[in-house]
Amino acid sequence: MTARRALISGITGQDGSYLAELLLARGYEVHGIVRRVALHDPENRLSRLLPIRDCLHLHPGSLESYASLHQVLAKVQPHECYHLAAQSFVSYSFDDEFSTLNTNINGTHYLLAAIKNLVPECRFYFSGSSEMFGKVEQVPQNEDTPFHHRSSYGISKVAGFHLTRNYREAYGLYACSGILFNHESPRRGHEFVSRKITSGVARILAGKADRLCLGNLDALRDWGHAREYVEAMWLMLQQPQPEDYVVATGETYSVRDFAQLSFALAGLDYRDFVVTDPELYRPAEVNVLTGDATKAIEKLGWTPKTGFSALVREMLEADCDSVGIDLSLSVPHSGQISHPWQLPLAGQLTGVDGVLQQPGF
Ligand code: GDR
Repeated sequence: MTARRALISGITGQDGSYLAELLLARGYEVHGIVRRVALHDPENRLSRLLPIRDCLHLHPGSLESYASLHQVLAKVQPHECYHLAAQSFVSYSFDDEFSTLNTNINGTHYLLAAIKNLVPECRFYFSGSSEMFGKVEQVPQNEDTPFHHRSSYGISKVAGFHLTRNYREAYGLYACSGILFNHESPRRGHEFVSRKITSGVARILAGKADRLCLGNLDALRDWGHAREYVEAMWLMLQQPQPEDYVVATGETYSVRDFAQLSFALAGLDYRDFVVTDPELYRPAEVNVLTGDATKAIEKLGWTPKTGFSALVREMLEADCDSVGIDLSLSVPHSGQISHPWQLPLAGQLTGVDGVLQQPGF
């Protein structure tokens, strides 16, 4: 039997690399669209893929060029296409709305159009985002919650979501969107606040920095583990009918909670190191996000497993490791959360082992 072929846009990113691993493990032939420059700079631009590089088929292409995407789809003829690529940094979308909207909306549209024209049987996944809910109109947010985006990034994701639905309804494509809440891991880009914090703590421990500049510490997010969220993407494409799903843990913590826990796990008090910089505040903030993943849990059989504290610990340990610090040796009692500061945090704490307790919905 020939292997199923999957094509991933954004394969070099955090989610792309986890998804590629999952698909390889399930026997897929995995293809990825990458920028041409990445192929010439594998050490840096393909760093997350290096352990599996030889198992992948990478093709140059750009979200800005319909011709390049058409060419890749014609060549690969995938059975499943996971569209993860985007200008994904919300902050940057305030600096350059034009490129965010152009790249994200056109890129999604080009891929959908090329699939419709070349491989209409190909199943399509679009990475939607909790940023679509923005200034939330309902708590927690589920698939029926109205959108109220707060950035051009959010607008681009809402447009992609509607394009995906329209191709499903108008042309019969198996096309669906995952509305993914924040998902992190040691592979997260350094521009996002979670990784900025854990790598910042590691640098402070290593004596390479003496403070950490952050923006709004009071923003609340629903943070899960990226490796688990890509499993939900795959499950969405294995259903009898294409539908949209929220993917979230259902638990919410603030940026302050994230910093507090990261520093505490390193035996430090975040208040001694964190400096808030008004420049890092966003012109329009998304203050609080909490996802209701009941539909994914019930219909896909998906469950979030890694709780907040285990996630923070895993990221911190990896960043400490990369600067030559073994967190478990350098910090007494770091095997348990037994620091002087007191929980509860903004959300409810998971078990001490960090395993997420079954969400209460
Ligand atoms: P977000 O992630 O915008 O939620 O989007 P990010 O980590 O950038 O911000 C989370 C919250 O932290 C606040 N914040 C800071 N953010 C950054 N990046 N840097 C800082 O120094 C800082 N200080 C405070 C932000 O204001 C914000 O409230 C992520 C991305 O992965 C999107 O692509 C994805 O769609 C959503 O998650 C779900």
